[in-house]
Amino acid sequence: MARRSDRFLERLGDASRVTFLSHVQPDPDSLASMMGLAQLVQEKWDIPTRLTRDGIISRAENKAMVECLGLDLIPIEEIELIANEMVVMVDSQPNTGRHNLDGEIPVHFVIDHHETRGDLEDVLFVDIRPALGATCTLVTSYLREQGVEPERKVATGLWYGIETELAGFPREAGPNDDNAQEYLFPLADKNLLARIRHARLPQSYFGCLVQALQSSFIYDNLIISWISDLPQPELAAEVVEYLIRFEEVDWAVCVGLHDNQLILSMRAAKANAQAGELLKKVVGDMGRAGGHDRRAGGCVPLPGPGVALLESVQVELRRRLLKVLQIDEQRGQRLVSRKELLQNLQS
Ligand SMILES: [Mn+2]
Repeated sequence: MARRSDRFLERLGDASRVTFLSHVQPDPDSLASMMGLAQLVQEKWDIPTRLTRDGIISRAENKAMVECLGLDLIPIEEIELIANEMVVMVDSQPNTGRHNLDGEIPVHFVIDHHETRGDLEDVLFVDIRPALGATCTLVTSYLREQGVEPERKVATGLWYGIETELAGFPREAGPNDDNAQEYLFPLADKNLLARIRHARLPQSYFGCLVQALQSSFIYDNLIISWISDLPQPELAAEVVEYLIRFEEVDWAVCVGLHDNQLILSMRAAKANAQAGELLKKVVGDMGRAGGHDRRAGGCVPLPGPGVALLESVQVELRRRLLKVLQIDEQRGQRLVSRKELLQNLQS
């Protein structure tokens, strides 16, 4: 019986060129998945490949990854397909609201691990495995099945992609993810890994953290942080990963305003939380959301400018969050008291 990696390669064999797409604000899992598959296609078929970037990459570690691994990413707005070119989407699915050009670029292949189902009707080849913690794990299995050893930078990217995707606790990793990491680690460049993990941070990062702590409110086992000016969209995820470690809560949500839309990020401290589905319910027709068991993200575009409108959307989001998590309506308690905040201000 043909393995999935055989069928993947077989269907790509006639392509004049292969272009890889991922979701907006690509993360290490999606960046390295593109890298791994590009090496596979180049080595097996000698077909030219292109990696793309949807939106911006602003998280310091992710920028460092692009730089250290020498990625050449073409902005998706500049993509023009030639005859017989094939498009492979990784770490996402078409029409899930995670793409700036949803529907405008034909997608022929989908390789993903998200539960959030997309529109797969016209896709030639689909390999979606929600049981895997990272798309990089799937890509690593393709390389191994095909006897292609990942190049040093590719192995570094794939290892880091799995690591960042599964770093929380309880881990969402399975034996396949551990296995892939074990295989990749000896092949990875540890100096580059260290440079990526300890990327230097802009001043705006620290201002954002202060704001996040100042505006964090506890409602029973939920903490919500509101950031009125999120300098980079990915910061919502960083804030929420910090807050979920607070021992008194099971849920953390960060909502930040960036570019006239609210960026939402959610984490659960316990397994079987179905965070992706819950956040989808919360956001409903106001925007888009999805994700995994313990991690979810979404966005709510504001219908217009103005503080009053923003506040009304915030109130509605909070109301829905409390309802979905079955928490009684209540006044939130500050994570750090106002008195403490003021006392510690140095003039
Ligand atoms: Mn992923």
